[in-house]
Amino acid sequence: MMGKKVLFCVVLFVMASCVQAGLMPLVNPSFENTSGTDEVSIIDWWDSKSYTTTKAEDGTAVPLTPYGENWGQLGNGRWMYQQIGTYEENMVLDISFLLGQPTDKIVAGLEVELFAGGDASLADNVGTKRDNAAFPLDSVVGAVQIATSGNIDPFTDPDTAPVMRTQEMFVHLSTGTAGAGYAVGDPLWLLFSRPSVAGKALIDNVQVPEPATMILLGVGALGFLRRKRK
Ligand SMILES: [Ca+2]
Ligand SMILES: [Ca+2]
Repeated sequence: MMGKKVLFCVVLFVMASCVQAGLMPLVNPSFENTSGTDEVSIIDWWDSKSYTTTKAEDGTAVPLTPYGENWGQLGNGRWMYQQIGTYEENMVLDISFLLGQPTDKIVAGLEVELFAGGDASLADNVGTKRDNAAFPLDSVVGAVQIATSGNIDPFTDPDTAPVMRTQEMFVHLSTGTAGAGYAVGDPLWLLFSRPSVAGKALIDNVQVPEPATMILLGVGALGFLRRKRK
């Protein structure tokens, strides 16, 4: 009986390890790393350089954040991405972040996307907009968009009077099944971008928890049910 229990635990551990192989820890997810050489852009993320920056909270024009002292800020058509792991099929990612609106511009929309595939060594900071044909994640890196949140904006202020505020955001995206241009084991990318309209989005505390926890719970419940039946 004891041996069976240990074996069951080992099986759970191995299964959890397998699932976790798909994701890697985010780098600078709270934008607190502001040192380095690319001051006009966002450290540790690949980004669109101009109108893409780390922004310090001040409580007057830029809302305070509970996650350190800094935000990542995207302007008109701007973007940032990083590799978050390797592609696996049907991973449901519960992506969360804090969205902020400054006093000088409305958010007017933000898109959260997953890309898969491409050559990670070709990733770079490039000063072009998301809707430009030269947007590099697909045209240079060679990755393929596999999921998108669509354009999201929880704030509905009129253009003339943006109000400083924050909102916790939750986006659920699935990696689906492998398709043309990418395969299991290829790079998996997380991209934030704004549409090509006037506005600013402040982003902080980006989190992509391991989906393994849910699967582990599921397997555990299965084991519990099986045991009850005996
Ligand atoms: Ca922060
Ligand atoms: Ca950068």
